[in-house]
Parts: sequence; C-alpha cells; structure tokens
Amino acid sequence: MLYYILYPLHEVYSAFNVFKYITFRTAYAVLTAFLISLFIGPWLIRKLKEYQIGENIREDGPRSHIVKTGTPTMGGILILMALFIPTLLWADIKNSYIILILFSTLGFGLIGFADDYLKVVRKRSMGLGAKEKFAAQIFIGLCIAIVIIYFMPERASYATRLGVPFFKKVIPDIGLFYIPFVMLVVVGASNAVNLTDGLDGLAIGPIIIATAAYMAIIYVTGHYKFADYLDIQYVKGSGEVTVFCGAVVGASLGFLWFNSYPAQMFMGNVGSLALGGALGTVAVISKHELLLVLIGGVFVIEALSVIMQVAYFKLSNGRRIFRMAPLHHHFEEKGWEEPKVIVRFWIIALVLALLALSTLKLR
Ligand code: 57M
Repeated sequence: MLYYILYPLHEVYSAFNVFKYITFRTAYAVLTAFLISLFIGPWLIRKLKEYQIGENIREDGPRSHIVKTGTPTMGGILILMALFIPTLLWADIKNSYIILILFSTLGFGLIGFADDYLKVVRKRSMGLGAKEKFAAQIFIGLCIAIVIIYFMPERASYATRLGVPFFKKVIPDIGLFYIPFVMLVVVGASNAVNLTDGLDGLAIGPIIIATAAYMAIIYVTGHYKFADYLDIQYVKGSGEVTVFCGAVVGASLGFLWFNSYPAQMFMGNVGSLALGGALGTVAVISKHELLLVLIGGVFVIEALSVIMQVAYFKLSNGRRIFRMAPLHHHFEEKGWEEPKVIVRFWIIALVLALLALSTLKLR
C-alpha cells in the first residue's frame, strides 16, 4: 500500500524513490513484522490465558512435556497478523504472486484455525477429522496449481517445467503432472512443518532459516540481471515475494521471542499449517521446488521419520525403528535435554540452507 501512496511522491521529492526498491521494502517488512509480533505478543498471551486457550498435553508423549499443560496455544494468529500487515503495507498488493501467496497462507491458516478451535475451544479431541483436513489442504494445493499454470500467462513458457538443482540445462517439462506435484509440495510442506512443531522453537527456527534462504532465491529469480548471471529461470514479477518472505522472517523472529524455551505460547496448527503452506508456495513460485527438500531438510527428515515409524510399526506388528516419532521425540527419549535437541536441529537447518544456496552457483 505504502508503495502506491509514497512511491509516486518521488516526482516531487526524489528521496521517495527508495520505495521502488524491493530490498528497501523487504528490510522494513522484516522490521515492521518483528515489532508487531513483539508488541502484540504479550497482549495475545494474556487473552489466550483469559479465554483458557491452552494446550492439552497427551499423556503418551515424553514425560518432560507434562509441565507444558495449559501453555497458551494458537499463537499462529500472532504470526499471521504480523506477516499480513507488513506485506499489505510494503509489498505491491496488485502483484499476482503476492495475491497468490497471501491466499495460500490464509487458506492453510484457516484450516489450522478450524482444527485448533474445535480441539481447544470446543474440546473435540481430534479437532477437524483427518480426512476433512486433508481434503481442504488438497483443495488449496489444487487452486494454487491451477492458478499458476492457467492464470499466469507470463509463466506460460516454463509453467510446467521443473528446475533441477545442480543442472543448468535440465528443465524437464512434466506437463499435467505438475498439478499433483504442486499439491504434493505445498500440502507436504504444510504437514511436515506441523509434525516438526513439537518442541519449543523447533519449527519456527528452521522456518526463519528456510524462508530467509528462499528470500534470497526469489529475489534473484525475480531480477532479470541476477537470474541471467546465475543462469536460473527468470520469473517475472516474483521478486515482490521477497517482501512477503521478509515479513515471514520478521513475524517468526518476534514469535520466537515468546516460543523460545521455556515457551510462553505455542503456534498451534493455525501457525504451523500456514507457515508450511507459505514455504511450499514460495518454492513453487520461485521455480526452485526441488530445492525445498534441502532447504526444508529438517521438516523432510521429521516427516520421513514418521512415515518410516508408522510403516515399520504396521509391518512388524508393533515394533519400532525410533523410540518415538517424530524424530525429535526419539532424542528426548534418549535423554537429550529439550534445548539441546532444538539447537542441534537449528544447526542442521542452517547448514542445509547454506548448502542449498550454494547450488545457485554450483551448476
Ligand atoms: C502435531 N503436535 C504436538 C502445539 C503446536 C502420525 C503421528 C506421528 C502424528 C503426530 C501428530 O499428531 N503431529 C501433529 C504435533 C503438540 O503441539 C501442538 O500442536 C501444534 C502443532 N501442530 O503448536 O499446539 C505438542 O508438542 C509440544 N510442543 C512444544 N513446544 C512447542 O513450541 O513442546 C509444541 C510446540 C504440545 C507440546 O507437548 O502438546 C505433539 O507432539 O503432539 N503424533 C505425534 O507426534 C505423536 N507421535 C506418535 O504417536 N508416535 C508413534 C507412532 C507414529 C507410531 C510412535 O512413535 O510410536 C507424539 N506426540 C505426542 N505424544 N504428543 C508422541 C505421543
């Protein structure tokens, strides 16, 4: 919005030219989002406590979690407010990628909200049914795929092509298979972040790292000269999503202030599903979909640990690979202190993100 109000003033006073620059607007989106999170956080925690929107801790989980009973949850509302306001303020709100990413984030956020609301407020223990939740996620994934293939004419020449890390010339066209592929990326990311969100700061740390990495990637893919220099697909108009990524980073840093060990609030599904969905959508927009496996490596490992555990559990009549899945519980059960598991997972996320960024040049 500020872009439309303030940038035209450069004709009167040239200093207003700065509002044209994505880098400038991204920096201020980070800052605005961080400050909104920081200021609204204590108020939201008070309100969540007042309305008794607290976590019910499952008794079959690690014993160390029992003390977390009643911790305010649904803090994702804070993250969503703190990322929507700066995006609306600093980004070009008529940009089709900004509209798409806000739709995706809000869509997944609403699914999470409905699930949390039923679980925590209405005390329906399972929240939304697994089938209902999955169907809603698939619907949003399908909308994103259709919009990106059929309603973005500037993408027509590469819409269904896949960017392959390490290879400059390999950009296979997978045709209509791109639709289920997009659904897999977006819905998979959303659920993987949700599974990871089981220790204080465990999900939000890698979200900050992965989104910051995609912030750099989407900036270069949206910049004709950088894209040309790096020999990556130039995605016209996508640079604006850098501002959105900045808002996610700022909002998440502010949330981490309260979610760091020992957490004063959890994000709930409203936060985890929204942030995961947003990350998957940024990966799709930037045409660096496959790189998400590396950038979001921690989420992938956590999701794989669940798939392996459940499959082995069923095939072997009740035996387990890990002491408990997802993987973070395995280390807790082995006796690692919670902060040790969290910080080590952050370190892995950071190393993987750096490795992923290096692939921009290693091609
Ligand atoms: C969400 N939710 C956390 C909080 C957070 C198929 C199966 C593996 C599914 C999985 C599952 O239900 N995952 C979905 C996991 C929960 O956190 C809430 O949920 C939101 C995110 N969706 O924001 O509101 C608990 O996590 C802890 N927590 C923190 N700090 C935070 O900042 O400490 C969360 C955020 C919170 C709190 O204790 O209550 C969760 O873990 O439930 N199921 C599981 O993860 C369960 N695994 C399992 O059953 N494994 C079996 C299977 C696969 C064979 C096995 O390995 O034997 C575990 N989770 C729990 N108990 N709580 C184990 C049992």
